[in-house]
Amino acid sequence: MLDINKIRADFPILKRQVHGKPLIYFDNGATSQTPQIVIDTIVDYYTNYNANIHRGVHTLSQEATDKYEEARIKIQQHFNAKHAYEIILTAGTTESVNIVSSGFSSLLKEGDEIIVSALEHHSNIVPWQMMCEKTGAVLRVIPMDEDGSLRLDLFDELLNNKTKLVFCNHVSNALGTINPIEAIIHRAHKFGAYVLIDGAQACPHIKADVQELDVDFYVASAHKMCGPTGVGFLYGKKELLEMLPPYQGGGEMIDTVTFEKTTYAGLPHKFEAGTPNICGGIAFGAAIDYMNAIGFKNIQDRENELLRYATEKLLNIDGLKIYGTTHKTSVISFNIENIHPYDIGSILDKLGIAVRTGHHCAQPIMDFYNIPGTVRASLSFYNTKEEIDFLIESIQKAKMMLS
Ligand code: C6P
Repeated sequence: MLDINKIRADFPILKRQVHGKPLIYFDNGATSQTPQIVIDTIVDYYTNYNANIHRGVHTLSQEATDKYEEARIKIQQHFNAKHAYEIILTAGTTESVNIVSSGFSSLLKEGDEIIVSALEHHSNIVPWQMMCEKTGAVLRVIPMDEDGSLRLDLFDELLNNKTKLVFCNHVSNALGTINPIEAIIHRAHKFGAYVLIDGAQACPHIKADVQELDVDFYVASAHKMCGPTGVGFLYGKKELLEMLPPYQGGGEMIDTVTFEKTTYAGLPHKFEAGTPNICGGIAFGAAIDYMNAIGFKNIQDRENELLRYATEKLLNIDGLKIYGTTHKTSVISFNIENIHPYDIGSILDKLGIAVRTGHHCAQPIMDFYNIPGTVRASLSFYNTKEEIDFLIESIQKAKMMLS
């Protein structure tokens, strides 16, 4: 059992008020809140050892380099990559996907096929469309079902010997669906296709094991799992990262440079041109430690309980429809008949409740349901049943005001 009061005390922001009301933060899918230990790590970096890494012989630079490389190892161990150099530190999920898509732009040819799922975030659609425009490869889509699950039966029909890459999120940001990535990876590999899994929404809830999954690429952002914004990682199998060309040219990604020819550094530096988000990377490591100290089993149990509780109460509200009713994480996307999600979100904000409204950067899902968007309450382990009760009360209030 988690001591929720103790856990909540770790998050200073949860003490603040919004419009004179205690903050209730249900927008964890957009970004999670930051525990004091991660904030302290950031302050410690800038207070005590702020320096550029991999470049200086001086003490500060070596201390910063050691801490940054320690963070890489924490990420490696957490996601069980075989080698630390298979973890490329990036600006986040979006950049990680773009590193892979831009790399494959020079490897694919006209007529090749790639497959994405209907549940993708725009950051796992647009880069592949750009790649298709450059290469002449064809984009295919695994359709979704009314309950927010993927049609795996139709995935089988899309796969063939021309399929080179398959992309899918581990968890849908708009609906919370936990996708059957094990089956997707296994079936894609039978056709020799590589698989990239977008773990942005899974990482706060599920500890993925990249070796057990046998996934080719796995990407995520620190800010979804109690870390800072602007940092994330790309995991790739060694031989695949070696096969891809560098994403950006610049300092630290080279072996030798002359005006005639440049040779590139080995992994992971080949993909880490320029000064990285050093502090962010180190704080990402602290966030992983924090979440592991709570324990992912505890996190899942707590969030599943909150999900059950909130779902039951929400469904008692007349005219409320939840989108995504299959196996899922603690994300509840809903609408109330004849009321625009934006209007509900605005009233909830006045009452101190943060939810996200709109298409959630997943417009094809909204098109599937033929709606402009939803209200999304994404719950975290630090939320409480009392907060959910207040959400329900506030939705009722909003409904009365808007009907
Ligand atoms: N989703 C949400 O409110 P970045 O912005 O690069 O850290 O992550 C992009 C991203 C990629 N994939 C998925 C599944 C995501 O959920 C996100 C970010 C946030 O749902 C902000 S749009």
